[in-house]
Amino acid sequence: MNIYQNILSAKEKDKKLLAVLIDPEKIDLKNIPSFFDKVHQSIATHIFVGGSTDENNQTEEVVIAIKKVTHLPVILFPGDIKQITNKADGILFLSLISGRNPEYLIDQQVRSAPILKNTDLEILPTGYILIDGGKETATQKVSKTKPLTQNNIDLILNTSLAGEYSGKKLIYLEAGSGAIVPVDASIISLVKKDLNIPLIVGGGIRNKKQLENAFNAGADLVVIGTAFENDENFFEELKS
Ligand code: 1GP
Repeated sequence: MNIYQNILSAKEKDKKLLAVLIDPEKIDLKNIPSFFDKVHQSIATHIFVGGSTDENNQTEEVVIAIKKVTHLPVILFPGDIKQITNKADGILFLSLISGRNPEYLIDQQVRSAPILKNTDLEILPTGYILIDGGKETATQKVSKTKPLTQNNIDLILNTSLAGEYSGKKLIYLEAGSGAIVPVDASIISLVKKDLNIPLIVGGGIRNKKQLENAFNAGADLVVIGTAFENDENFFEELKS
């Protein structure tokens, strides 16, 4: 499975991608098969697994349970190195480039290198940019960094470009899980205009209209977690 090549070719064809984010702390293992029946009837193309924390180290067993029921690519979206498991297909190798905390810019990455070296995970270097979504998010608390404000468009754009120029293969504009306001369409379109690598957008997207807005503004891949956790019927609205 070449996850990145598939994302690139989707981008070239302007085929939009949707990742369902599963937080191992929030999903009940026994609900995974029925949850995935709904996922498979929707336009979802990717599964992300992760959260800011995983107190009980549940990531691996959740990934194993997911892999049993889906052929969609399962990609780790880890809050820290404890969430790395070889059972997934790939990993967003995140660097929190909106923040200035070396722990999440490079320290965790250095510590994860010897673990990743011994896995078959496809590594997807990702510039992760936290943007103010109207409330303090878990990422902000855990990383002890401040999000970029939505009115500081130049800083968001320049941070995205700096990510691309430093060799990231993806840029992820993140309003934070459960954000009150998603990343504004005007920001997505501005970043998209100058960015060559694929653009991921997530945080606070709760309905079809907001999803379409993000796609129309230029997101190549949108990530939705909370809206599916709160109401699995949302998949019905996103039928393939
Ligand atoms: C969070 O971008 C993801 O990291 C998804 O956010 O849970 O608000 O959909 P939501």
